[in-house]
Amino acid sequence: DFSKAPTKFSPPVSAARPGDGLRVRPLCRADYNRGFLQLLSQLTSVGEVSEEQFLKRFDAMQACPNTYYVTVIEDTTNGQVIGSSTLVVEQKFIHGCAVRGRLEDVVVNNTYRGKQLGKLIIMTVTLLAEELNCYKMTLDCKDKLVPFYSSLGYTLEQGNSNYMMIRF
Ligand code: 16G
Repeated sequence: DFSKAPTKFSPPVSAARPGDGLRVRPLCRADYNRGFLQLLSQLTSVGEVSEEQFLKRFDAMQACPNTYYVTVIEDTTNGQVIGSSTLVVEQKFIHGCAVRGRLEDVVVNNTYRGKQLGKLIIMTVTLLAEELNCYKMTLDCKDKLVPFYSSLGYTLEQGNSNYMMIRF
């Protein structure tokens, strides 16, 4: 249900009807052989990850109930994973032991541009976060993507949420 989404899809697409030959579904173990890591390498450095390492990490995520929701778009015509985004649900003591959503690792294969798939996958996990009662959903992104995320209802919290880090 995209009725609450601040954006319109034209032509209409939804997680249930992402477009001809496309399917939105949770990540599965077989996706190692469907180009999942090659897709992620369009976002950042992935490194050498063997199938064994991938499966071990997949199982570790599955072992944390209600925490990792990796949603992918599959092109069913060639069996490749062509979009992905992860919702991480963080448990809190604050806000009456609430949960907070984090939007991570959003990527759509650059040869599939213009099909609203970035919008689709973000709205899908954003609505999922809302349905899981997250009190907020946050993300970090490059400056050039701020207008895009703004168009999907995300706002910059001026002066109150600077993004800081230490890289190791
Ligand atoms: C972006 C991603 C983040 C990802 C990071 C990788 C979104 C909304 N943000 O910030 O999830 O983990 O890039 O970059 O997808 P890094 O390799 O520099 O950490």
